[in-house]
Amino acid sequence: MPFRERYTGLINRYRDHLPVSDDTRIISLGEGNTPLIRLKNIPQMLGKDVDIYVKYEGLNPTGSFKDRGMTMAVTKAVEEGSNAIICASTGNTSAAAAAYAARAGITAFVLIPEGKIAMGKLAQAMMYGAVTIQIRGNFDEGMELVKQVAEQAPVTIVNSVNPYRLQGQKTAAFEIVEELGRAPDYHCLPVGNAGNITAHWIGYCEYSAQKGTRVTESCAFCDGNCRYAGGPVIGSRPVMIGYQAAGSAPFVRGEAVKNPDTVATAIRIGNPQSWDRAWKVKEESGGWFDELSDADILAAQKLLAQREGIFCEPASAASIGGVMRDVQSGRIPEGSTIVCTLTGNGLKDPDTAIKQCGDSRMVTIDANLASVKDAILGIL
Ligand code: AN7
Repeated sequence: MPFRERYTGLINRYRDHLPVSDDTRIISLGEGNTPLIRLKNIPQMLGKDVDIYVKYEGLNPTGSFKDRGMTMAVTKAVEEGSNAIICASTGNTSAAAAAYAARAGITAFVLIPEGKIAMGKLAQAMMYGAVTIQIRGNFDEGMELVKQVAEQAPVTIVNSVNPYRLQGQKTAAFEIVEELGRAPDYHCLPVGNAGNITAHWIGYCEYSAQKGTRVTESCAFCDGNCRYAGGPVIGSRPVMIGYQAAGSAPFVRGEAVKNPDTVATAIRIGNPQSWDRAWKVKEESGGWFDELSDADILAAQKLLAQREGIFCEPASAASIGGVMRDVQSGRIPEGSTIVCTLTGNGLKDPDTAIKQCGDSRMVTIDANLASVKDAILGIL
């Protein structure tokens, strides 16, 4: 069997579509190239003729889609001579920033809301060696502080206000189009700061447009002459749907939310940084925003794990719960091909997983054959 070329990350894979040059030193951990898994049991349960795929971004090197943006942001920060990066985070951005900074040999400062980030993410920031600053406040307050301090200290912001982040994240759309042979009819994502939904839209627009055109109002790089456009399937773009947690759903309310709260701590964000861009995404794609209760989010997370064998973190499950509801109601019509982004790995938040499985099939028994046999025969 012939050998396959070694995969060395998304910048190398898509360098013609990204703001890098041949001389750029690339900081990569082999991110991207994640599985697109076709669901079997959930569509059957719904009794509707739809094709649902999940893009399992939880299999990136630090366990979330943030690695796609961080390889670009840190590569560019290093290229521009920066020795330190900083971000505010609900957990996944800080994990990715910490890892890519370690890889690059620079310092990462991460601001996280005290007590409101999942345990796996906290472990990552600490283990990768980031300077971890817990604030007595929420993500939105952390974000404002980061923007202010970056004006007074030599640190590069790697939140998604850094335009290179979205450039890296758009590659997920490229991978989906290549694998399906076209764009899906609907693409669904959980929305926090709305960077990822914007990045996906930029990716779909670029891959479906001719080089040198204006592809989308949402792109900070687009000056009406897109250098990165030109893909395999001209004219194929999905409807974009953003799902939020009801306790932190500024796009559903139509305004910022003061004290956002949800079990899905990754999207516990009240003042999204890509506010205007995301509204343009909705407009241009003919999509919508909607909200789910925490109970619905957790139910979808469990269903995906127990019916499909796929473990995502609570925030990611918002897209599954939302799609199930919209397919059931007919808002997403039969015959549709749908992609849901599973933004983060379930292992990020073991506490929430264990807590909601209190009714699980765990039993504790003595270590002898009779007891094991009883435990098994009691179930079969
Ligand atoms: C699992 O880590 O904002 O709408 O600071 O971790 O692009 O913000 C995380 C966001 C969805 C929302 N799913 O994406 C952070 C952070 C997961 C996430 C989102 C996040 P955006």
